[in-house]
Amino acid sequence: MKQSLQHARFYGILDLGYVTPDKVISTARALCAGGADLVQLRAKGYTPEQILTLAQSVRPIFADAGIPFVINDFAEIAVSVAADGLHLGQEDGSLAEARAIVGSSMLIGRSTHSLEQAKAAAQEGFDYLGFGPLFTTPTKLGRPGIGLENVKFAQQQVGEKIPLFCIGGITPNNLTEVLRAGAKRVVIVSAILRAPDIATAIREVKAQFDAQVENALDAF
Ligand code: TZP
Ligand code: MG
Repeated sequence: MKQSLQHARFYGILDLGYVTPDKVISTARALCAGGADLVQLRAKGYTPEQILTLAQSVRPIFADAGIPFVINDFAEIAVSVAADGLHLGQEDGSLAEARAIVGSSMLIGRSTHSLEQAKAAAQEGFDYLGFGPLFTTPTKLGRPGIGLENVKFAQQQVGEKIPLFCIGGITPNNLTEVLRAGAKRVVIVSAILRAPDIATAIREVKAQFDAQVENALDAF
């Protein structure tokens, strides 16, 4: 599972801020059809019971598609649905506490908002990192964008073994800029979930990766 993250380019989020509960299953299918490399269930403001029900409803969809499924915030729910991963913010406790609940094989990711936080999370031993918000975003109101200047450096500092996913305010329109800054992987929430056709929007994002990231690697 950790291996598969190395090749991940697009991390999708099934975010209940944009998807109503009745659309969760069709959205999960669209995320798979578009080729999301992993998907997180994020349901701020929902109760643990509601999140468990939502997670159970989509779990088989991601399992059938062979796409790693990650639960945001709730280690016990991740265990209950045999998720592939758990995602924790800065305020969600230590890796050791989460590891004690989910066991040794589950991926555990950490949101980071600065170079220092990224280095600290890598040091602690998280399996992957979120890095952002790069730009201000309606999905996480009240947070300043950290900009693009540290994107390349952050991945270099944490080392290639710890995949770093840039996040926050990324859209198909600014993706070129984000990739030029050195991003190798991204999370895009609102611009994908609000797209008229989610699967097509993901395919377009992945095509930009194929064109720009692979070419950039060829240049070395
Ligand atoms: N963490 C940092 S920014 C962000 C999260 C969950 C939201 C990203 O959403 P969007 O809509 O792609 O800006
Ligand atoms: Mg959290």
